Amino acid sequence: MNDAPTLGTLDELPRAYLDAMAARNLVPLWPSLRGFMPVGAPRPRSVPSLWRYTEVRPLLMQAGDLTPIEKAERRVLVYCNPGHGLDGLHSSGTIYVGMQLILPGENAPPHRHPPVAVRLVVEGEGGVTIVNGERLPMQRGDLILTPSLNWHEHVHAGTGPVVWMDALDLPLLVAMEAAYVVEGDSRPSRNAPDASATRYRRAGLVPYASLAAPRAPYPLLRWPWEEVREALVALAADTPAGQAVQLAYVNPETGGECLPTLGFSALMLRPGEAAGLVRDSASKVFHVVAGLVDAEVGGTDLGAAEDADVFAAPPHAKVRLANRSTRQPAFLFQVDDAPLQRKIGIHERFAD
Ligand code: GTQ
Repeated sequence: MNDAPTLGTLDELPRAYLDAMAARNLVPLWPSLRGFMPVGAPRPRSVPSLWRYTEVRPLLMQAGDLTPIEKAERRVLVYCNPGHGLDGLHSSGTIYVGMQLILPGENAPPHRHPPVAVRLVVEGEGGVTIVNGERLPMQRGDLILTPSLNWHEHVHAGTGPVVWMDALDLPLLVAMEAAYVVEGDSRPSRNAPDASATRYRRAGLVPYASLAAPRAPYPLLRWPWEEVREALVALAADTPAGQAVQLAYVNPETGGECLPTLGFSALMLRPGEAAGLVRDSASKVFHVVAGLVDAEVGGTDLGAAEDADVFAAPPHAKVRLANRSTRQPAFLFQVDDAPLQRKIGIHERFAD
């Protein structure tokens, strides 16, 4: 694998030849081929990295003082992977993650865009995301989808700050030169708050009429954390010790991934449990919902991550997690780009 021949370099070529090519918008491939296609494994720009909520929160609250919602539209601090620098809004090569703040009485106005977005609620009561007129209450740990090109806005009629983590496939859509936004008026609010979660209340049950109807692409938009937690605790009884308990958020009509590009799952580590996740080709971002978890990513010890801390894992990196508590379970939320990788036929799982 690693005995692939060394290829020719630019400085081996005559200046006049290179100039003649450059004048015609041409370059030779071979000097850069190995850089773009490294032998054996990708060499991600992304590096394992951790963002601590205790450090982020004061800066996010400061944004609440410094920048009114009208001047921000979305008041978000973006988690930039140091391997990508601060300009490209990359948490991994494909995944954007940020923490969004909305204050009482504020409205993050309606818009729609090709990137998908999901919200994982961190703190506060009274936040509501409205997707195509459907009001979705935001409670701690809830997952809320805003699929591509769907109208969405955020409102907050409660008291105190509301914070959630946004995850988008924005870097991917930027690479595709497909990212843009359309501003709009509020969609008429349908008198069916949280209707999707009502219709798909229990696994294995769907509204009868949906069997005869064309498949809706995004039938379920909100997964209450309480139910996810309960399902994890139940699955723990049927998961061997030393293996993370993990549930995927799926489309309840198809059983497939709930969004086309990014995948979402919830993890539980039992008290004192350490587990290595199956190494694969996907990039990932983890969010600690509750607990104290030692995280090792691609051989880098990131230290202990606690509630609302976020860490990124580059593609092909081994992830090892250990619950520091011997009394309480730990819970994490995972975002990855495996759905996209599977669709284009490049997803790989490794046996080590
Ligand atoms: O809430 O619609 O973090 O449009 C970035 C772009 C959140 C949103 C982000 C967005 C949103």
